[in-house]
Amino acid sequence: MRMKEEVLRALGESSGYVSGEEISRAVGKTRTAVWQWIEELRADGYVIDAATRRGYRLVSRPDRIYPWEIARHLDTEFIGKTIHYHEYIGSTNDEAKQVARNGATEGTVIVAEGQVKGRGRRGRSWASPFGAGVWSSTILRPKISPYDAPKVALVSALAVVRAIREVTELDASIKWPNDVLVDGRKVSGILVEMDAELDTVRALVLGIGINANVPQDAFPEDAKESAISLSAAAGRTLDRARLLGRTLTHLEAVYVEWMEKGFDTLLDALRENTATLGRDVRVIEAEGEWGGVAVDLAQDGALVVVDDQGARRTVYAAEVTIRPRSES
Ligand code: BT5
Repeated sequence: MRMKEEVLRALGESSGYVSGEEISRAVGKTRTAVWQWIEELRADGYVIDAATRRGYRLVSRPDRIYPWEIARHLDTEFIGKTIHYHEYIGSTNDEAKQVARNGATEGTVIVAEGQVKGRGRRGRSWASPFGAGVWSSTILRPKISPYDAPKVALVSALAVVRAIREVTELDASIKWPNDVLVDGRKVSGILVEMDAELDTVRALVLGIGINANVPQDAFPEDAKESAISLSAAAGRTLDRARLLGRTLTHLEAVYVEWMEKGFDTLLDALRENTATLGRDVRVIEAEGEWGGVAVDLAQDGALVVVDDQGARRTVYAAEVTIRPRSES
C-alpha cells in the first residue's frame, strides 16, 4: 500500500511524463519494481500512459475511495490514519464493531464502496449503492460515560455539515439528532453504536452515510421524497474521497474540541447549525406522539420542545419530524 501511494505521488506531482528512472529514485526501488507497481495501479483503475523514453503519465484516477485517495484530503492526527477498504461489505458498522473488539486503535476507519446490509436506526435499512456514496464507520474511544454517548451523533453531524459546506458550498444543516439536510431533504444519516460497560465506554462506532452521487431512483420507496444526493443539489458529481477526507478532518477537530474543552463549547455552533430549532415538530416516542415547537438545545444536547399545551419538555431519544411551514 505504501509503495502504491509513493509511486502515485511521484506520478501525480507532475502533469507531464515522469521517467521510470525518476520514479525509481523517488521511491528507492528498482525500475522493474516501479513497473510492477504501475501495473498494480492500472489494475486498480488508474489510467497511466507509458511512452518510450519519456516515461509514465497519470491520465486519470478511478472513482474509488481507496485509503490513499482519502489520505490526500486528510489533515488529522489520529482519525483515518488506519483505513480498512472494502468493495462490498454487509455493514461498515458491523465490521467496525468486530475490528474494535479485536483491539483496533482509536481513529480506525472502515469504508466500503457498497453495503448490502447498510443499517439505519431501530432496525431500518440504509440504501448504500456501490460507488455512489460515502459509507464509513469510525472507531472512537472517548473517556465518557455511556450516558454521554448520544452526543457523538450531534458532534458528528456538525462535522458533516462543515465538510459539505467546504466541499460544495451548499447550505447543509443538522436535523436533530442524527441527520444532515440540504434543501430540507436528508443527505446524510448517522448511526452511533456502543460497546460499553455500566460506567465506561469501551468503543463507539460512528457510522456516517453521505449520499454523494446516489441517483434519485436508487433511494428506497419510503425515502424517495425525503432523500437527496449532494450531486443532485449541487448539480455536479462529487469527489467522494475528498468529501470523506474532509469529513474525517472536521470530525477530529470537533471531537478533540469536545474532549479537551467540554461539550459546552460546541453548543453555539450546534445551535446555529440545527435546522430543527424554531420549527414546528412532531415527536414520536415509545409512549406516544405529540407536537410542539423546538426552541433550543439543552446543555447536554437534548432537544427542548414547547408542546402544543405550552409545556417545556426535554427530548432525549425520539424520532422528531419537522412539520412543513404553513403557507401563510
Ligand atoms: C440513519 O438511520 O439515518 C442512519 C444511517 C447510517 C448509515 C451509515 S452508512 C455507514 C454505516 N454502516 C451502516 O450500516 N450504517 C451506517 P435512520 O434515521 O433510521 O434512517 C433510516 C431511514 O432513512 C430509512 O428507513 C429510509 O426511510 C431512509 N433512507 C434509507 N436509505 C437512505 C439514504 N441513502 N438516504 C436517505 N434516506 C435513506
